[in-house]
Amino acid sequence: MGDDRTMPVLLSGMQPSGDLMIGNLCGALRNWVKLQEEYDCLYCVVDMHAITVPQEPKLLRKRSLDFLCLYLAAGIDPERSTVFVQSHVSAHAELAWILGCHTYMGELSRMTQYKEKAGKQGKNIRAGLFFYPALMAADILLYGANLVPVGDDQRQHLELTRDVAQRFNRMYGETFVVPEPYFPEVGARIMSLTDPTSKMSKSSDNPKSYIALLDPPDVIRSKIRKAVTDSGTEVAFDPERRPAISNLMVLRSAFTGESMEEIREAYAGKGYGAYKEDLGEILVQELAPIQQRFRELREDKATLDRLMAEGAARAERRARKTIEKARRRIGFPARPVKHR
Ligand code: AQP
Repeated sequence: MGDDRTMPVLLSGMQPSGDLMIGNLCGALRNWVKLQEEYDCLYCVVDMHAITVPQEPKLLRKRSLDFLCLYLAAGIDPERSTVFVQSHVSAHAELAWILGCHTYMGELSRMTQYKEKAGKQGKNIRAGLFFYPALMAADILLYGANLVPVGDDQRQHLELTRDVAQRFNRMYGETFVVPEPYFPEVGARIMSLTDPTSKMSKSSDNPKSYIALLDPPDVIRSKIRKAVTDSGTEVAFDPERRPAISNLMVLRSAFTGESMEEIREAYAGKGYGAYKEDLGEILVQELAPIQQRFRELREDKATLDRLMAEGAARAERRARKTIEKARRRIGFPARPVKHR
């Protein structure tokens, strides 16, 4: 289990940079659960990536644990997959440095995500933000991941990971598995509740724009009730002309499996108010079991600590092989025995 190398290795992670929300559930987590059937999966909470932008330490710690518990509550099986917190495995930082020394400034400067996020940081841009792709490359290459699920925003980083891995292999001999992008089954893309033309995002400053997986029932109902709507009253799917109600239809369909036509027929003549009431209730019901499992685990410190330690140990064991090989290849002296 977990170390079984007969299945292709797949790695993914999310930054604890906000509240895990329904977009992350529909677009990523649910798919992660299914992928466990076919792949040797590693799922991490990438707290080291989160500090490329300012974070409040207490909140970062809390969110990192919340994320881990939510992965498990949503159905990630810690027996089958390797679930861990990135900063618990120090080989990530070590390999990131080695890879960073084989990555060119020109390559990093071309990263669109860097340009976008640096733009938002203003004057004091953190060097880590620039260096981020080297850390992401380390995350992937440490575990010999064959596949990495990528959305549009990560495609460029994965391409860079491949370039650096190939460069390293050419310079020093075969060391890293060169990963391939894995294009996940397209889950629903959920838009913001306050601006349906932009993606729902966990790090938004406005919590009303998203439904967090841990929002209490009343908050969920209220956020849906207050979600912006288009002019008109008809519940009909038309993302161009009615992006708001269309988004709320996508959201319902993501949980009920109904088609847009079925939803339209069910709400003919009923208006937005009734639609929103029902949608709020569906989300409350659907999130309840996840919230329940989350609470059980989050409050059971002994179990959480054990799962976290087991995940870190398993990841560490796997990472160790690669980091030692990379160190040897570039000419670092072997570690004195007690530091191995
Ligand atoms: N709105 C969404 N609809 C469907 N899927 C989504 N995902 C994110 N938003 C939606 C999927 O969740 C995984 C994590 O993506 P992310 O880290 O880019 O999450 P985010 O919420 O979009 O994060 P932010 O707000 O952009 O903040 P940072 O940069 O801090 O992480 C991906 O699989 C994504 O497709």
